[in-house]
Amino acid sequence: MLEGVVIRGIAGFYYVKAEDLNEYECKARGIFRKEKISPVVGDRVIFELTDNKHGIITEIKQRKNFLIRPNVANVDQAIVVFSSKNPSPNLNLLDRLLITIEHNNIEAILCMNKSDLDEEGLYNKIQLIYSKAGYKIINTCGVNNIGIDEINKNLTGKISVFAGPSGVGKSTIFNQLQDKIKMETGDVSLKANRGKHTTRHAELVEIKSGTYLVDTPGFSSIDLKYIKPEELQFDFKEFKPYIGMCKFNSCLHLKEIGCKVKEKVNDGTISKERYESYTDILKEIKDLRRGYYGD
Ligand SMILES: Nc1nc2c(ncn2[C@@H]2O[C@H](COP(=O)(O)OP(=O)(O)OP(=O)(O)O)[C@@H](O)[C@H]2O)c(=O)[nH]1
Ligand SMILES: [Mg+2]
Ligand SMILES: [Zn+2]
Repeated sequence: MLEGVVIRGIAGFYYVKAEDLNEYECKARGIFRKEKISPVVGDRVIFELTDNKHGIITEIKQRKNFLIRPNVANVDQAIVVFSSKNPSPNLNLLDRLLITIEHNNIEAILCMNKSDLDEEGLYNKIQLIYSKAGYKIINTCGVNNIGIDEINKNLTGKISVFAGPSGVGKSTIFNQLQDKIKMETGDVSLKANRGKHTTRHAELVEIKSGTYLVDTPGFSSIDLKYIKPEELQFDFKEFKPYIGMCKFNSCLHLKEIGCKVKEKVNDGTISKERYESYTDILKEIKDLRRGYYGD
Protein backbone atom coordinates (compact mmCIF):
# COMPACT_ATOMS: atom_id res chain seq x y z
CA MET A 1 0.00 0.00 0.00
CA LEU A 2 1.13 3.49 -0.84
CA GLU A 3 -0.07 6.97 -0.01
CA GLY A 4 -0.11 9.91 -2.38
CA VAL A 5 -1.86 12.97 -3.79
CA VAL A 6 -4.25 12.94 -6.74
CA ILE A 7 -2.77 15.40 -9.21
CA ARG A 8 -4.99 14.77 -12.23
CA GLY A 9 -8.24 12.96 -12.94
CA ILE A 10 -9.40 12.06 -16.43
CA ALA A 11 -12.33 9.81 -17.35
CA GLY A 12 -12.21 7.56 -14.31
CA PHE A 13 -8.42 7.45 -14.09
CA TYR A 14 -6.62 9.19 -11.27
CA TYR A 15 -2.96 10.08 -11.49
CA VAL A 16 -1.39 9.86 -8.07
CA LYS A 17 1.95 11.32 -7.05
CA ALA A 18 3.07 8.89 -4.37
CA GLU A 19 5.35 9.23 -1.40
CA ASP A 20 7.97 7.22 -3.33
CA LEU A 21 7.91 10.20 -5.79
CA ASN A 22 6.58 8.08 -8.67
CA GLU A 23 3.35 8.77 -10.48
CA TYR A 24 0.77 5.97 -10.70
CA GLU A 25 -2.32 5.59 -12.85
CA CYS A 26 -5.10 4.44 -10.54
CA LYS A 27 -8.74 3.47 -10.67
CA ALA A 28 -11.04 4.02 -7.71
CA ARG A 29 -12.44 1.07 -5.79
CA GLY A 30 -16.08 0.39 -6.73
CA ILE A 31 -17.35 1.09 -3.22
CA PHE A 32 -16.74 4.83 -3.64
CA ARG A 33 -19.46 4.96 -6.27
CA LYS A 34 -21.97 3.49 -3.85
CA GLU A 35 -20.94 5.99 -1.22
CA LYS A 36 -21.36 8.69 -3.88
CA ILE A 37 -17.90 10.08 -3.40
CA SER A 38 -15.09 9.99 -5.86
CA PRO A 39 -11.51 11.15 -5.60
CA VAL A 40 -10.79 14.69 -6.75
CA VAL A 41 -7.59 16.51 -7.46
CA GLY A 42 -5.84 17.35 -4.18
CA ASP A 43 -7.14 14.29 -2.34
CA ARG A 44 -4.70 12.35 -0.22
CA VAL A 45 -5.34 8.70 -0.98
CA ILE A 46 -4.19 5.22 -0.06
CA PHE A 47 -3.80 2.83 -2.96
CA GLU A 48 -2.78 -0.74 -3.68
CA LEU A 49 -0.41 -1.48 -6.53
CA THR A 50 -1.66 -3.80 -9.28
CA ASP A 51 1.64 -3.62 -11.14
CA ASN A 52 4.59 -1.24 -11.05
CA LYS A 53 2.71 1.57 -12.78
CA HIS A 54 -0.94 1.04 -11.82
CA GLY A 55 -3.02 0.88 -8.69
CA ILE A 56 -6.45 0.89 -7.07
CA ILE A 57 -7.43 3.65 -4.67
CA THR A 58 -8.86 2.09 -1.52
CA GLU A 59 -9.18 5.09 0.77
CA ILE A 60 -9.71 8.82 0.50
CA LYS A 61 -8.35 10.63 3.53
CA GLN A 62 -10.53 13.13 5.35
CA ARG A 63 -10.56 16.40 3.40
CA LYS A 64 -9.47 19.67 4.99
CA ASN A 65 -11.70 21.53 2.54
CA PHE A 66 -13.31 21.04 -0.84
CA LEU A 67 -13.82 23.59 -3.58
CA ILE A 68 -16.61 23.06 -6.07
CA ARG A 69 -15.34 25.34 -8.79
CA PRO A 70 -12.71 24.20 -9.54
CA ASN A 71 -13.09 20.71 -8.08
CA VAL A 72 -10.10 20.61 -5.74
CA ALA A 73 -9.66 19.25 -2.22
CA ASN A 74 -7.21 20.23 0.51
CA VAL A 75 -6.40 23.68 -0.83
CA ASP A 76 -3.99 25.56 1.42
CA GLN A 77 -3.93 28.89 -0.31
CA ALA A 78 -5.61 30.96 -2.99
CA ILE A 79 -3.65 33.39 -5.12
CA VAL A 80 -6.30 35.97 -5.81
CA VAL A 81 -5.45 37.86 -8.97
CA PHE A 82 -6.98 41.07 -10.29
CA SER A 83 -5.54 43.67 -12.64
CA SER A 84 -5.02 47.43 -12.66
CA LYS A 85 -6.69 47.70 -16.07
CA ASN A 86 -8.28 45.51 -18.76
CA PRO A 87 -10.22 44.57 -16.67
CA SER A 88 -10.14 47.28 -13.99
CA PRO A 89 -10.37 46.15 -10.37
CA ASN A 90 -13.84 45.23 -9.15
CA LEU A 91 -13.50 45.41 -5.37
CA ASN A 92 -16.99 44.08 -4.77
CA LEU A 93 -16.13 40.93 -6.69
CA LEU A 94 -12.77 40.76 -4.92
CA ASP A 95 -14.43 40.91 -1.51
CA ARG A 96 -16.94 38.24 -2.51
CA LEU A 97 -14.10 36.00 -3.55
CA LEU A 98 -12.24 36.65 -0.29
CA ILE A 99 -15.42 35.80 1.64
CA THR A 100 -15.69 32.46 -0.17
CA ILE A 101 -12.04 31.74 0.55
CA GLU A 102 -12.26 32.64 4.25
CA HIS A 103 -15.43 30.59 4.52
CA ASN A 104 -13.49 27.54 3.30
CA ASN A 105 -10.62 28.13 5.73
CA ILE A 106 -8.16 28.85 2.95
CA GLU A 107 -5.31 31.35 3.19
CA ALA A 108 -5.25 34.08 0.57
CA ILE A 109 -2.58 36.23 -0.96
CA LEU A 110 -3.56 38.99 -3.35
CA CYS A 111 -1.87 39.81 -6.59
CA MET A 112 -2.55 43.00 -8.49
CA ASN A 113 -1.31 42.31 -12.00
CA LYS A 114 -0.63 44.50 -15.05
CA SER A 115 1.42 47.01 -13.07
CA ASP A 116 2.60 48.36 -16.44
CA LEU A 117 -0.93 49.68 -17.05
CA ASP A 118 -1.39 51.22 -13.58
CA GLU A 119 -1.14 54.87 -14.59
CA GLU A 120 -3.40 56.11 -11.82
CA GLY A 121 -1.49 54.46 -8.98
CA LEU A 122 -4.38 52.17 -8.07
CA TYR A 123 -2.03 49.68 -6.45
CA ASN A 124 -1.15 52.07 -3.59
CA LYS A 125 -4.80 52.76 -2.87
CA ILE A 126 -5.85 49.13 -2.91
CA GLN A 127 -2.75 47.97 -1.05
CA LEU A 128 -3.71 50.26 1.82
CA ILE A 129 -7.19 48.75 2.13
CA TYR A 130 -6.18 45.10 1.93
CA SER A 131 -2.98 45.15 3.95
CA LYS A 132 -5.01 46.75 6.74
CA ALA A 133 -7.37 43.78 6.43
CA GLY A 134 -4.39 41.46 6.97
CA TYR A 135 -3.76 40.35 3.41
CA LYS A 136 -0.42 40.16 1.71
CA ILE A 137 -0.69 41.96 -1.61
CA ILE A 138 1.88 41.73 -4.39
CA ASN A 139 2.16 44.04 -7.41
CA THR A 140 3.07 42.09 -10.55
CA CYS A 141 3.55 42.40 -14.25
CA GLY A 142 2.99 38.97 -15.72
CA VAL A 143 4.25 39.81 -19.20
CA ASN A 144 7.50 41.37 -17.93
CA ASN A 145 8.08 38.83 -15.16
CA ILE A 146 7.95 41.42 -12.36
CA GLY A 147 6.88 40.36 -8.87
CA ILE A 148 6.74 36.69 -9.85
CA ASP A 149 9.62 35.77 -7.50
CA GLU A 150 7.72 37.40 -4.66
CA ILE A 151 4.74 35.14 -5.40
CA ASN A 152 7.04 32.14 -5.64
CA LYS A 153 8.36 32.78 -2.12
CA ASN A 154 4.86 32.27 -0.74
CA LEU A 155 4.14 28.89 -2.31
CA THR A 156 6.54 26.43 -0.68
CA GLY A 157 4.95 23.22 0.57
CA LYS A 158 1.41 24.31 -0.23
CA ILE A 159 -1.37 23.55 -2.68
CA SER A 160 -2.19 26.98 -4.13
CA VAL A 161 -5.07 27.71 -6.45
CA PHE A 162 -5.30 30.72 -8.74
CA ALA A 163 -8.57 32.59 -8.57
CA GLY A 164 -9.89 35.77 -10.10
CA PRO A 165 -11.87 37.27 -12.96
CA SER A 166 -11.25 36.38 -16.58
CA GLY A 167 -8.45 38.19 -18.38
CA VAL A 168 -6.52 39.44 -15.34
CA GLY A 169 -3.46 37.32 -16.13
CA LYS A 170 -3.75 34.18 -13.97
CA SER A 171 -2.49 31.83 -16.67
CA THR A 172 0.26 34.27 -17.68
CA ILE A 173 1.59 34.24 -14.11
CA PHE A 174 1.04 30.47 -13.81
CA ASN A 175 3.20 30.01 -16.92
CA GLN A 176 5.95 32.24 -15.47
CA LEU A 177 6.04 30.16 -12.29
CA GLN A 178 6.69 26.80 -13.94
CA ASP A 179 7.62 25.35 -17.30
CA LYS A 180 5.91 21.97 -17.19
CA ILE A 181 2.61 23.09 -18.62
CA LYS A 182 1.86 26.00 -20.90
CA MET A 183 -1.66 27.26 -20.27
CA GLU A 184 -3.48 29.15 -22.95
CA THR A 185 -3.42 32.90 -22.39
CA GLY A 186 -4.90 35.73 -24.33
CA ASP A 187 -7.59 38.24 -24.87
CA VAL A 188 -10.91 37.16 -23.39
CA SER A 189 -12.97 37.90 -26.49
CA LEU A 190 -10.48 36.16 -28.78
CA LYS A 191 -10.51 33.07 -26.58
CA ALA A 192 -14.29 33.04 -26.75
CA ASN A 193 -14.20 33.42 -30.52
CA ARG A 194 -11.91 30.46 -30.94
CA GLY A 195 -14.24 28.46 -28.76
CA LYS A 196 -11.34 27.51 -26.49
CA HIS A 197 -11.07 27.88 -22.76
CA THR A 198 -8.55 27.33 -20.08
CA THR A 199 -8.54 23.73 -18.86
CA ARG A 200 -11.86 22.41 -17.69
CA HIS A 201 -10.15 19.76 -15.59
CA ALA A 202 -8.27 21.11 -12.61
CA GLU A 203 -4.76 19.78 -12.39
CA LEU A 204 -2.13 19.98 -9.69
CA VAL A 205 1.19 21.02 -11.17
CA GLU A 206 4.19 20.31 -8.96
CA ILE A 207 6.51 23.29 -9.33
CA LYS A 208 8.96 21.97 -6.75
CA SER A 209 8.82 18.99 -4.44
CA GLY A 210 5.59 19.15 -2.43
CA THR A 211 4.60 22.54 -3.88
CA TYR A 212 1.57 22.48 -6.13
CA LEU A 213 -0.23 25.07 -8.28
CA VAL A 214 -3.66 24.92 -9.91
CA ASP A 215 -4.68 27.31 -12.67
CA THR A 216 -8.40 27.94 -13.01
CA PRO A 217 -10.66 29.65 -15.49
CA GLY A 218 -11.96 33.10 -14.54
CA PHE A 219 -15.49 33.89 -13.46
CA SER A 220 -17.68 36.94 -13.44
CA SER A 221 -20.00 36.41 -10.47
CA ILE A 222 -20.01 34.71 -7.08
CA ASP A 223 -23.12 33.49 -5.31
CA LEU A 224 -23.03 33.99 -1.54
CA LYS A 225 -26.55 33.08 -0.51
CA TYR A 226 -25.40 29.86 1.15
CA ILE A 227 -23.77 32.02 3.84
CA LYS A 228 -26.00 32.84 6.80
CA PRO A 229 -26.24 36.56 7.63
CA GLU A 230 -24.76 36.01 11.10
CA GLU A 231 -21.82 34.04 9.61
CA LEU A 232 -20.70 36.74 7.20
CA GLN A 233 -18.81 38.75 9.84
CA PHE A 234 -16.39 35.84 10.36
CA ASP A 235 -15.41 35.95 6.68
CA PHE A 236 -14.02 39.48 7.08
CA LYS A 237 -10.82 38.55 8.77
CA GLU A 238 -10.07 42.00 10.20
CA PHE A 239 -13.40 41.89 12.11
CA LYS A 240 -12.50 38.69 13.93
CA PRO A 241 -10.52 40.17 16.85
CA TYR A 242 -13.54 42.33 17.79
CA ILE A 243 -16.40 39.89 17.34
CA GLY A 244 -17.82 39.11 20.77
CA MET A 245 -16.72 42.49 22.15
CA CYS A 246 -19.91 44.31 21.13
CA LYS A 247 -22.60 45.16 23.70
CA PHE A 248 -24.98 42.65 22.13
CA ASN A 249 -23.99 39.07 21.33
CA SER A 250 -26.18 39.09 18.26
CA CYS A 251 -24.62 42.33 16.96
CA LEU A 252 -24.39 42.42 13.17
CA HIS A 253 -22.40 45.68 13.39
CA LEU A 254 -24.98 47.83 11.63
CA LYS A 255 -26.84 50.34 13.81
CA GLU A 256 -26.58 48.56 17.16
CA ILE A 257 -25.27 50.58 20.09
CA GLY A 258 -21.99 49.64 21.75
CA CYS A 259 -20.61 48.02 18.60
CA LYS A 260 -16.86 47.38 18.79
CA VAL A 261 -16.52 46.75 15.06
CA LYS A 262 -18.01 50.14 14.23
CA GLU A 263 -15.78 51.75 16.82
CA LYS A 264 -12.80 50.26 14.96
CA VAL A 265 -14.14 51.56 11.66
CA ASN A 266 -14.49 55.04 13.16
CA ASP A 267 -10.95 55.07 14.55
CA GLY A 268 -9.56 53.87 11.22
CA THR A 269 -8.37 50.41 12.34
CA ILE A 270 -10.85 48.76 9.97
CA SER A 271 -11.09 50.36 6.53
CA LYS A 272 -14.29 52.13 5.58
CA GLU A 273 -14.29 50.45 2.16
CA ARG A 274 -14.26 46.95 3.61
CA TYR A 275 -16.89 47.82 6.18
CA GLU A 276 -19.18 49.22 3.48
CA SER A 277 -18.58 46.11 1.46
CA TYR A 278 -19.68 44.08 4.50
CA THR A 279 -22.92 46.04 4.96
CA ASP A 280 -23.73 45.90 1.22
CA ILE A 281 -23.14 42.17 0.98
CA LEU A 282 -24.99 41.50 4.25
CA LYS A 283 -28.03 43.32 2.92
CA GLU A 284 -27.84 41.42 -0.34
CA ILE A 285 -27.58 38.05 1.42
CA LYS A 286 -30.55 38.87 3.63
CA ASP A 287 -32.65 39.91 0.61
CA LEU A 288 -31.66 36.86 -1.43
CA ARG A 289 -32.30 34.42 1.39
CA ARG A 290 -35.68 35.94 2.09
CA GLY A 291 -36.68 34.92 -1.43
CA TYR A 292 -34.83 31.63 -1.41
CA TYR A 293 -34.88 30.12 2.06
CA GLY A 294 -37.80 32.18 3.39
CA ASP A 295 -35.55 33.54 6.22
N1 LIG B 1 -0.25 44.70 -20.12
C1 LIG B 1 -0.25 43.51 -19.48
N2 LIG B 1 -0.93 42.48 -20.00
C2 LIG B 1 -0.91 41.31 -19.34
C3 LIG B 1 -0.19 41.13 -18.13
N3 LIG B 1 -0.36 39.86 -17.72
C4 LIG B 1 -1.16 39.27 -18.63
N4 LIG B 1 -1.49 40.13 -19.62
C5 LIG B 1 -2.34 39.88 -20.79
O1 LIG B 1 -3.70 39.78 -20.36
C6 LIG B 1 -4.40 38.86 -21.22
C7 LIG B 1 -5.13 37.82 -20.37
O2 LIG B 1 -4.18 37.03 -19.70
P1 LIG B 1 -4.48 35.53 -19.22
O3 LIG B 1 -3.24 35.06 -18.51
O4 LIG B 1 -4.99 34.70 -20.33
O5 LIG B 1 -5.66 35.82 -18.17
P2 LIG B 1 -6.47 34.76 -17.26
O6 LIG B 1 -6.66 35.42 -15.94
O7 LIG B 1 -5.78 33.45 -17.26
O8 LIG B 1 -7.87 34.67 -18.01
P3 LIG B 1 -8.94 33.43 -17.98
O9 LIG B 1 -8.20 32.17 -18.24
O10 LIG B 1 -9.93 33.79 -19.04
O11 LIG B 1 -9.57 33.46 -16.62
C8 LIG B 1 -3.36 38.27 -22.16
O12 LIG B 1 -3.45 38.91 -23.40
C9 LIG B 1 -2.05 38.55 -21.46
O13 LIG B 1 -0.97 38.67 -22.36
C10 LIG B 1 0.53 42.25 -17.61
O14 LIG B 1 1.18 42.20 -16.56
N5 LIG B 1 0.45 43.40 -18.32
MG1 LIG C 1 -6.41 31.59 -17.81
ZN1 LIG D 1 -21.00 44.97 16.56
